[in-house]
Amino acid sequence: MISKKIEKALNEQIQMEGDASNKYLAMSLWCDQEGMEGAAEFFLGHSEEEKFHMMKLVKYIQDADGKAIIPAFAKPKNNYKNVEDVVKTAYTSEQKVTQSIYKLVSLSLTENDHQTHNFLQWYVSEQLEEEALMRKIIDKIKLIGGGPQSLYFIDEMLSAVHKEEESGAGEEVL
Ligand code: OFO
Repeated sequence: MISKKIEKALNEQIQMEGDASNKYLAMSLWCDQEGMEGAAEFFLGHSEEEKFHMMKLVKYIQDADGKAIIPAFAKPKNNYKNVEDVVKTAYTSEQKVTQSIYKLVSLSLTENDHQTHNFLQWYVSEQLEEEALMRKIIDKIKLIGGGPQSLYFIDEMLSAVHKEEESGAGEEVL
């Protein structure tokens, strides 16, 4: 059984993960509109991942005899300057999610809630992976260059990362 304080904080995290899913979906659509199909697939995959993160929280709250609430989600940003702007926005968003997870972990400790603390460790590892991935992509875009001639190669790279992720092998491409 989780405390009301923990339940509230976990429900806020549901909102954050759902918002992240919608942000990635909007990024996917923007990339598709710009003719970058590989990038669109990459962000669509991440949108689905974030939905999974959200649902994992929903299930946990219910399993822990709490009440999960599906909130209204924020309208995501739908326009970007370029693909580098998209990935940088994704990176900043992941950093905010990480900070939110850390706060939850701290709260679980002050509440002496070892079950929730244990549950949250999965998210701690996941955030490390996500931040590292976005940072590596930003570094690669810097190497490739952000000009219009580079878009094809950036798109190919994101498509390759997506395929690696789909195969379950992690982001070995980078
Ligand atoms: Fe679930 O926030 Fe990213 O991974």
